Amino acid sequence: MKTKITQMLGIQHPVFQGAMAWIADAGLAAAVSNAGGLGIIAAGAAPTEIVRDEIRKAKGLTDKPFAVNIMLLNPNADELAQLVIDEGVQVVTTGAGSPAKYMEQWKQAGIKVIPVIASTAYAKRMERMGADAVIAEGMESGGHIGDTTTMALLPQVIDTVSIPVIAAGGIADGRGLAAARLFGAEGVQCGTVFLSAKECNIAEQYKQMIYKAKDISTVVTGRASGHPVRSLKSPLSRELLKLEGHIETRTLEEIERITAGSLRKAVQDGNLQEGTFMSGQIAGLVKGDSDCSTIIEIMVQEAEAFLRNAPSLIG
Ligand code: TUI
Repeated sequence: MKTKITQMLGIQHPVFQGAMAWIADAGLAAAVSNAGGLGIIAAGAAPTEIVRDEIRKAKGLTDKPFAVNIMLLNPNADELAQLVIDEGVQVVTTGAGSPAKYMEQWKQAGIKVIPVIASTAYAKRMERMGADAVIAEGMESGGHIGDTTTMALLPQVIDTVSIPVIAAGGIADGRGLAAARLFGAEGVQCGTVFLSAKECNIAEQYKQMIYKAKDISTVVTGRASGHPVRSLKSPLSRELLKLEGHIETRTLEEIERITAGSLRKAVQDGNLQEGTFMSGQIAGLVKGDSDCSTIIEIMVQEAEAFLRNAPSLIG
């Protein structure tokens, strides 16, 4: 499937792998890039040296383009912004804030910059600032989210900007990719479905929770502290919702204490009691473990079949 984004980035399929902090390492990103999609290394809150090692590892594992995501809440963001230039990374995606202060240096270095946005106003700002494309992320997504659903956000962003728009949030199969293309998106970004990939190195307990998840298995916590995060229902997310119900200064401190490190506890330890198992609402569709190349091939083949069949939907 050729689109403006496959042409711009020199990739085979218009499928990005979401930048999941603590999860999306060189192994996962290279597997997705080797499968023809765009693999993305999530810098998350990792120290600069670790991210440098992951970038170098990915270069050894694939000769295809891959991206690095810089999460702008990261106190290391300034260093990471320079690191991607020094390492000759070709594509950078950003999340959880504004990449304004880095844009000029990245553009000068010839980097394609693709910010994640959750509103039309922000999409427009990014386009004016020189972004090459935007990822419109609906609140169906896992992790840190905005307020608008993919269904509502996507057409409005597409009508607002002229640069390519990638759809994210609630997409895990060929139907999602086909629908996004019909909306006018040039590609999709998927996180949750890649949690099930063989190349995704997370605790087995996390994978099992994704396989068992249903449509109503996720909740949003953190609205009280201004950083809403979608994750699977778990002892920790239930506790957080209870605390958020009657917020005081002491409660905010308690929330900070019990959430600090909770994503690592999920990803590395599979700690069912204290972990935050970030996941999108589409987890109910994700079954069994495949490799990245099977996930992408099936998604693209299904989407192409749906799109070829689209005239029959008119009746
Ligand atoms: O960034 C994400 N998803 C994430 S980041 C993350 S790590 C984290 N963990 C705990 C608390 C907070 C973060 C887990 N998942 N997605 C991209 C995204 N970006 N979603 C929403 C936004 C966003 C939000 C505000 C983009 C820009 C923005 O800035 C507005 C402004 O004007 O600066």
